[in-house]
Amino acid sequence: MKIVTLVFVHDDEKVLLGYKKRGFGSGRWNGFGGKVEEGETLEQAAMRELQEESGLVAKSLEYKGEIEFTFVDDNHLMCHIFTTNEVDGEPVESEEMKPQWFAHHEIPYAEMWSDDAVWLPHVLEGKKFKAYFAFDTEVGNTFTSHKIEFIE
Ligand code: 6OG
Repeated sequence: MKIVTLVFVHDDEKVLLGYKKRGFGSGRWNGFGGKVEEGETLEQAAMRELQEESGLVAKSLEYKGEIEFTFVDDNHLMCHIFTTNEVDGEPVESEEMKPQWFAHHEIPYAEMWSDDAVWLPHVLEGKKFKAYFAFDTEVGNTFTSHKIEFIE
């Protein structure tokens, strides 16, 4: 199982998303993140990926929850979600991601992984959660089953 991170920089009005230009999930908007390397904590990996993909340095991170993704080819991802509203720098485009701010009511869910619409609105309101989503990407872009539990 691959361990990955996903970071959303946001305040009460807007959220920073990145358009993924290459690799897994390309052609979609998402938070910033990627694989946790050996010897890194989840927070270190989340900060490194945020900086590599958006140019921003997080001064703090809040843990929001975890999602287990399964795919029909037996691929497994454990994804740890963080948010922050304290960053240094300005977003810059990288080889992998094109960053853009969106108002909360203009988040392009139709151009994101379909699970995001289920949990991201709650995370932006401060909730913590645990979830499971199964994808059959051969069949389409929509998850085939899921479970979600909000904490607190
Ligand atoms: P790299 O392979 O580029 O990391 N990711 C997903 N994010 C959402 N919202 N939904 C999914 O549904 C996802 N599958 C993967 C985790 C991949 C990045 O993409 C995220 C990582 O941040 C299936 O290193």
